[in-house]
Amino acid sequence: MTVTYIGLGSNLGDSRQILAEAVTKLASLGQVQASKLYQSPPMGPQDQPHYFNAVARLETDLQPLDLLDRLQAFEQEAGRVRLRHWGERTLDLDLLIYGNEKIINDRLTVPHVGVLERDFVLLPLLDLDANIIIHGQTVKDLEIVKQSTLTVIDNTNWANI
Ligand code: A4P
Ligand code: MG
Repeated sequence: MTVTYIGLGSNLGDSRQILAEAVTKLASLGQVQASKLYQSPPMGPQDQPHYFNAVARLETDLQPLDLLDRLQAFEQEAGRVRLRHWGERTLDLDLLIYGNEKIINDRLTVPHVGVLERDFVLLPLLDLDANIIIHGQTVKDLEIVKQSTLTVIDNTNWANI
């Protein structure tokens, strides 16, 4: 059993509902806990809607590439639309952390690229593990975390798990 963290993002369609359904699907892969639900201004092109973001903690027996296959299937089931790099999408599921493993291959980079530069990933991660360390960095001490102005949309039970 490995502790993994999955980043969830959506800024097209009924994002709140789409993320809640994604958490329900993740629960079919193992034990799941969800962070608070956040709204964040877009990173990348600014002419796109704000994002809904959250992180799920998933304990699973799946190997990394098998887990990625399942995440990509869930994205497709949500009718994933992806119009441009860093652009709007119905559902994005990123494998942020897989145990203590560092993975670099054609399909996967774990920890996820840019994780330490994204407050919409770091704050929800801290909801699930206040002392989390990534790439040797204590996340709660990072300047980007202390200065974040991310908006909490919902504290509890938004994911109905
Ligand atoms: N891939 C490699 N490593 C991973 C991993 N750890 N997890 C590969 C998931 N996938 C990984 O993915 C492209 C390929 O990355 C996959 O085939 C997989 O093999 P993708 O989801 O199609 O594209 P992407 O890289 O996720 O999208 P993109 O456009 O490069 O951007 P990001 O980095 O995902 O960012 N602003 C806010 N506020 N909130 C957001 O959530 N998200 C994005 C998208 C932009 N701006 C945002 C947000
Ligand atoms: Mg992605």
